[in-house]
Amino acid sequence: MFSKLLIANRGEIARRINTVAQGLGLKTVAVYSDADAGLPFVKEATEAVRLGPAPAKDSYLNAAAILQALKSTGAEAVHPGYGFLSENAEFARAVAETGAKWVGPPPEAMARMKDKSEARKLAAAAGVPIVPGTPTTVPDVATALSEAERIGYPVLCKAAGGGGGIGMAVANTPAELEKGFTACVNRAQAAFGRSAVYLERYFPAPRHLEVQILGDHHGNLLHVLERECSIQRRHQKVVEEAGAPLFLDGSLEPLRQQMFDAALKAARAFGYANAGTVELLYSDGQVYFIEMNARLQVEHPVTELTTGVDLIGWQLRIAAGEKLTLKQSDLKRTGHAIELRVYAEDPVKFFPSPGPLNVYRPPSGEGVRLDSGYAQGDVVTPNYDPMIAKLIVSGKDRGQAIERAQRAVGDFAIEGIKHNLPLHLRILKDPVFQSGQLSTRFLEQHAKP
Ligand code: MV4
Repeated sequence: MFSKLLIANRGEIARRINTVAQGLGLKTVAVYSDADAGLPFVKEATEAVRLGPAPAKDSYLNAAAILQALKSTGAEAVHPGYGFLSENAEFARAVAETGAKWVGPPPEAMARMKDKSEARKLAAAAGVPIVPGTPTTVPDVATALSEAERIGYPVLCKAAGGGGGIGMAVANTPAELEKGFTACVNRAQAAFGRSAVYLERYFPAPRHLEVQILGDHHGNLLHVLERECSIQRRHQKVVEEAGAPLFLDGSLEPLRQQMFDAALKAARAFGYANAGTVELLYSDGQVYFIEMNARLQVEHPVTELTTGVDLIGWQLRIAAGEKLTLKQSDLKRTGHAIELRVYAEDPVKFFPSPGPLNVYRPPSGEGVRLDSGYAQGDVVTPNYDPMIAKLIVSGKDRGQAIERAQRAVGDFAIEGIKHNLPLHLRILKDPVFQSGQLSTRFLEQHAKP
């Protein structure tokens, strides 16, 4: 194992990585922007290096400044967290070229996953069910129109360089596709600097499932069960669970096992190592691969709490070259966990709401874990994602987890900013949520004020 880790991220994930690394006896290096100098993740690291001014491009996206910090501190590994540079294969390569370990998949695997159309092709070739769609990217409107006839309407246009839903366009008719295709191409260019797009059959109200993958550099690969993340708003997840409510009654167990097999096949096809996630959609009784993410996910704690697997600990050991000693047959879920993302935002209009956390008293108690980036008195600035904490609640079953979550949300005191705890309470009390009948449309239809 290396002895000093640089954490190229901020907030709750930097803090969590720091705790795990220090628990393994490592020294840690925090890097921070001027906006974050006083936050807990900076204070808790063994040492800290300023990257630059507040804007992400000058700080957490400033690869040169991070590589400089790596050199000046003598850190031997870099954990990128999620977002920022975590899925940037060139940055991963640049880190590796310094001789330091990259705590993530091999840069070649990252490059294979980055183009979502190529990723579909690779997954399909490996025998993984993908959403019906185009075999490659679509060069022009005429091709889009003829392909859509073959696929069948409605269709969804997606950016090949994207992921996460940005720039997607739905078309119910050829006329809509003529307009939507151009909009999709333009948004892809603006958001990702690449205009390439592809088409998929559009599912109007799917469920969003994902499978956690762990692999080492010795050919060992396993999955750490599933999560369900159907409850989201504008491609920002709000609530995530393990196990997936979809599978809790056991009637779809064969499908669940097929999904695990497919996820492992896909990960193998990508040459995957370290922690990653295969994203899938469930619709009309089937599960389809949509993309693979080359990073630790925000919602990894629900997997940790229900399987006992220390995902960040394994990421570090795998990066150091250790073998995965977990066995697939040992990975069983115990109980249920729900993660609630606490955002500094208006709970009805959803505008960001930065400001001072004048009062910030998180709940505690049986089954309650809080991964927070802030403490009372800290200021949430408008420079980054408005997520301030993740409240993760577990119980012996989903019912107990929901009950405990309701109590924990009620006990959580936040004053000084607007936040979405009232939304969480509405979700947790919603009869449809409690029934487990989720879809990506849930928040359009339910848990209204
Ligand atoms: C879809 C879809 C329906 N049909 N693909 C959005 C995020 C990106 N990772 C994939 N997304 C979707 N892809 C087809 N063919 C609906 C979504 C989608 C969605 C997916 C997961 C979680 C939340 C979502 C919210 C809206 C749309």
